[in-house]
Amino acid sequence: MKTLRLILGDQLSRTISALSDIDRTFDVVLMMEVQDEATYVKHHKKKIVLILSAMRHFAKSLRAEGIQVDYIKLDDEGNTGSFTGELQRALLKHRVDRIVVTEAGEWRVSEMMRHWPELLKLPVEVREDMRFLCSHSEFTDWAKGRKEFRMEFFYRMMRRKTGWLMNRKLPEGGSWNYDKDNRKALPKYTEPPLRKGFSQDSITKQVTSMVERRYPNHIGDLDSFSWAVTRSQALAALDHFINDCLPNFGDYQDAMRQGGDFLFHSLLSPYLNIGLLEPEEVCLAALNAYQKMQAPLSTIEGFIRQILGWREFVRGIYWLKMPDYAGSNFLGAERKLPAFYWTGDTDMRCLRECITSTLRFAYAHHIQRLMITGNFALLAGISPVYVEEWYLSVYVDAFEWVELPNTHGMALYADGGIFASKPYAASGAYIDRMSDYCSGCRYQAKLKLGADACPFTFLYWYFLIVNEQKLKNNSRMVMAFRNLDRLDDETKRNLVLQAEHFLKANGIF
Ligand code: FAD
Ligand code: DLZ
Ligand code: SF4
Repeated sequence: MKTLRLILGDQLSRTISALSDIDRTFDVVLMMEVQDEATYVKHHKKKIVLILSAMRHFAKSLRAEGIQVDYIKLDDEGNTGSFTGELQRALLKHRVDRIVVTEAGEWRVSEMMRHWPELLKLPVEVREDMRFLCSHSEFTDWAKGRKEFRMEFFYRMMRRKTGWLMNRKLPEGGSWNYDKDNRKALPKYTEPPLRKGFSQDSITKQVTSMVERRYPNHIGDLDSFSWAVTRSQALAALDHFINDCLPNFGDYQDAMRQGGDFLFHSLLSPYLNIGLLEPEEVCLAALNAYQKMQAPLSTIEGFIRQILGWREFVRGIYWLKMPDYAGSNFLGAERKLPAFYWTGDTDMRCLRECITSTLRFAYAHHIQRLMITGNFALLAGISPVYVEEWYLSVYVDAFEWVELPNTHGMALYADGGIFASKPYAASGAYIDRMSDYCSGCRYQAKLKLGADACPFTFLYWYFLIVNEQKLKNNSRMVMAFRNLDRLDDETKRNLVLQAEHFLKANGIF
């Protein structure tokens, strides 16, 4: 049976289910660069280059194996700009009996796929994406009967299932979670390692100039593009992380430092998300480092938790709750995203630092995404729709299945607690404790009122005042509201005035 096998831009794994039974004599692999995917949000230029260059390299490696690949480039004449349009054109060229594809990573694309059999008048076999460590049915079984979904319990189930960091039925070292050891501030003289980058070959250079020409209005510049675009480069990036960063990863997971764009983070998310690396091999590499005593248990557990726990958990929530999930807005946040999210032009040093490095690298580490840009959007009551569009556009690793639950559920509490037990709201005092941003800032983290007051601090109190009715019964917010009760009425009135004046002055209506 002659088969057209579709490979999307985040399915660049040789082990992908759509290729598992490929017949090299008859079958054709179809890969399509299309305008719609580059513009459904205005992706950062570096993200587009990463995906298109990795796609072209992947096609090259399949051809080297003797597989027939029909590769559609963005600039090819007649390119219709959409997956469906390009499939229709491909079917005129290749007389096939069926189409085989691995399920899409995003709801938007899975909806497209649902219509293909009728539209294309051909059988379309949509296969499960086997690269994840938890299948849809396993997640659904775990979620059954639960009102709230907590990563920690899901993670324990996954530890038991994989046997990773387990001694028979007990967790290695006696604890499931060493999170308390993962929150150290970075000592002044601890220097994170220089990061391994990859030079651009002719394929990447061609893609770079095409992206520069076609998408001049998208954010970001391409001068220093150095992400890995092949599997062998991604494996080298994994090696570099394991040897040079992993030993300190756990301790400083939550730290932030001026100019510390990457610290000890792995920078592996884009490769995991487009398929150049698989979660299992990344976890096994970390477990192997533990066996060789290259890193302590708290670090290894902290890293495994991110991939076996958080990454699988957010995917489970996404597919369990979509499409309604994206529409919830528990806190009724309706304000616009301030213009400085697209430029970094603000006096708030923490935000300036995180946004500037985001624009530069299409990357920020987790705690910057959660406690700086995410926290500000939460405190300022920015509409989830605008915040989610921003996160989906600016990060090189952003695909909706992982971006949406993190933004909507974790950072903005827009789902009302399906995902997180309380909002991750924090004042300037937290940022001051976890970073050195505040020392050079025009504002003072501890001040809540007056010209030098830190916007995070007065917005934090404002957030509690405005959302008191919705949040006061949350048992994890008791302390916060007890502290709010200690403020007198005049202070509360002044906090509201200061916060609303600030929001207006920054175009945040
Ligand atoms: P490391 O700190 O080295 O962590 C190791 C790996 O663990 C990551 O590569 C990633 O695969 C996984 N991981 C860690 N935390 C999470 C998490 N919360 N959810 C899922 N996987 C996790 N991650 C994305 O991959 N794409 C996104 O679009 C994305 N958007 C986010 C938006 C917000 C508001 C927040 C708070 C987090 C978001 N994350 C997203 C999760 C996390 O910030 C990134 O995975 C991480 O920063 C990627 O950098 P790294 O590879 O250096 O991660
Ligand atoms: C993000 C992206 C971009 C910018 N371009 C393409 C493309 O031209 N062709 C392609 O197959 N995939 C692209 N992608 C990734 C897709 O958006 C991603 O595969 C789907 O969102 C997954 O459902
Ligand atoms: Fe950010 Fe406030 Fe610290 Fe300035 S003082 S860096 S605005 S937390």
